[in-house]
Amino acid sequence: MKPMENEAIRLELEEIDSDWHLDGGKLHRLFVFSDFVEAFGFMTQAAIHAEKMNHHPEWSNVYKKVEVFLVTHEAGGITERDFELAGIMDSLA
Ligand code: HBI
Repeated sequence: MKPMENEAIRLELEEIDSDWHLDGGKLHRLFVFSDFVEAFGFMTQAAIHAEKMNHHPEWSNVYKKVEVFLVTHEAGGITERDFELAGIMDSLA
């Protein structure tokens, strides 16, 4: 799998029209929920999708915030799989 070109990443970011942005060569988004239960529920659902896709987020949780970074390590950059998981997370949030 080949990483996406910067221009392709820029266009895709424009298209998905949510808070994802580029940070250190990874897709980054901070999700803020109403409380810890909502945040952890989101992580539980996202984890099931991630495991099915065999594509796993780098993420952390503090109370009601979930910070996510997506990159495809084996491609050495961002791929369509990262955008796919980003889209799933958007629809779960
Ligand atoms: N998740 N985000 C991400 N990126 C990867 O490259 C990746 C993964 N989950 C599993 C995975 N790669 C495996 O294919 C290999 O590490 C075997």
